[in-house]
Amino acid sequence: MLKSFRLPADHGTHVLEDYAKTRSDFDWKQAETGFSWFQTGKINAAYEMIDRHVAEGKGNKIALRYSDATRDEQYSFADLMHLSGKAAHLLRNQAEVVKGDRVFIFMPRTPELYILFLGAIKAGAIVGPLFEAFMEDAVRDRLSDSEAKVLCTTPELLSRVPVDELPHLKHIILIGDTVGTNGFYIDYKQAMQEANADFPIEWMAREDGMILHYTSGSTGKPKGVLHVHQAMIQHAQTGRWVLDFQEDDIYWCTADPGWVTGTSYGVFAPWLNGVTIVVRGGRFSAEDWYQTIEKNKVTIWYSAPTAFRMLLSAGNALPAKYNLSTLRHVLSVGEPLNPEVIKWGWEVFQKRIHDTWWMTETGAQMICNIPTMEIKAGSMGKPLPGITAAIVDDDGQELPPNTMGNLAIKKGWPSMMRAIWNNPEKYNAYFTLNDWYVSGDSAYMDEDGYFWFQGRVDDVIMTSGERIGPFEVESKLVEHPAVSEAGVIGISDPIRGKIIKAFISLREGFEATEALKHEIYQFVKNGLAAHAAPRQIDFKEKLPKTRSGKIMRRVLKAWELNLPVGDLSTLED
Ligand code: 6R9
Repeated sequence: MLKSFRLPADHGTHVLEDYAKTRSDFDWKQAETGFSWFQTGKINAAYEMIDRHVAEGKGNKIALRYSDATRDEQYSFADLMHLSGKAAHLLRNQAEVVKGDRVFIFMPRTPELYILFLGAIKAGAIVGPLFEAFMEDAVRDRLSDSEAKVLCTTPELLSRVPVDELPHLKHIILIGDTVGTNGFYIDYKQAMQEANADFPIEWMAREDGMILHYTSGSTGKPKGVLHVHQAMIQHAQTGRWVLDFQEDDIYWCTADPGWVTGTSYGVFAPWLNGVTIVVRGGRFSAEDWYQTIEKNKVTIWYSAPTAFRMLLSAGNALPAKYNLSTLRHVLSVGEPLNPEVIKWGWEVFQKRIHDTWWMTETGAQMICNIPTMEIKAGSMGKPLPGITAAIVDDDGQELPPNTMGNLAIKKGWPSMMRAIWNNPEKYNAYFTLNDWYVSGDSAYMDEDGYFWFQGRVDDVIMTSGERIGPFEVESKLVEHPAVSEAGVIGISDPIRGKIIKAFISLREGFEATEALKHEIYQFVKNGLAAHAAPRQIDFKEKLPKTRSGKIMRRVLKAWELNLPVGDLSTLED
């Protein structure tokens, strides 16, 4: 079992004392009372995120701080109410958007993206965010599967939109210097100037579609995961419990809205709670990130293990140059958070990095280390109130503690996906074990109820009669001073069934030698177990990762077996 260590609980706030009280008898209905629709019966998540705060007298509060290499801007809640009203008008009047239409946004992370995102929801559309780095095939797949009516993009990205092959696409809104408007293309700047800000919000039903996130399956085409307006109940509540949002927080979620983290926790959770968000455009650099925290006096920071590992690799002298003392709460999502990274966070920021587990399909956080909990490094934490999670076998029977199995959730939480777009079969395939949603992740639960991630079910390795989760080995590997990132797969072996093969990228200053391979093998053998040690190691400049930072083990497997790599639309580059 993974070597772990523990960090004590932080001090609780009023919000978290609440949590302790409600934990056992919590019902999601209790989380609804804070919304205006609880009184009015009129639902629209964009209203709850923006206009409600203006109605409650907080219009002057800063909602968004944006900066990149050339821009540095702030928007209050009143500004965003005004601008998203205009965007909604533009979408309704010029792009002919009606309730339920799919409006996609394919552009860099700028204020205009957020304004159009809000505008689309105000107009009753289902919004579909796409990573700006998608190439033509990825864009085509998503726009045609969803039968998108409108696309918001920039002139620079237009060459990746195969307009002629998208019969359902009726309008493209262009953000940037354009050649002007005709019936098909709409010039955002010009149209926004003309649009009326006072938009009569489209009131929705709780179960009406709100957002469509395409997520890559392990093979085949990406699937469109649909979430509905009432998902906001869980976005808002987890924002308080898990992110610990308070009135004066400055919150930085580093995720792009093309990934579910960048919407559920980059947009919905903070703005539903009236919290100021920081958005930093441009590419990752360690200096830039530390500077962003210092300059904005960030108090809550939500990022991913891959980013933390990059910061860790940049060394501890760098963060010492910045004032990072405003940070109160640090969180992680997307892949397993290695104990090594938690140790680094503790040393460098004197902060506990809190892991959170959830998926595009779950829509919001499910299993977490909340601030008032003791952290067991390497564990994802415990299920939130209102969430029943278990480890089940392939027949849906609950397994005893410390047994690896399928991580499953009892159906029916507010932010649960409501459909896989156009694909009921795929949707039903998640719910084959009675009332359980089967995540596809493999994990175990310990005797204290903490959940430990082991890998995707498809990635679990049987070697010498033992089941090994790749994460356990990868986590050990990154403890080695030479290892920056590691991805582990099983490869066939006539005697052992499978043996462990590791793909490793090295930290700066280390050379890829046979001696180092041997040293790393010994390191895992001594620290973990002989059967878990990688008998084969390939050094790679970079590992294949998704844009949300997940190591794509199926690409490693394809490399190994010389097989086609399948859909690569979500690959980093
Ligand atoms: C939010 C998000 C979901 C998959 C999930 C799991 C992995 C997410 C994790 C984690 C270990 C965590 N994952 N959080 N693994 N520890 N805290 O990432 O959604 O892109 O759909 O990915 O990511 O394998 O099944 P999504």
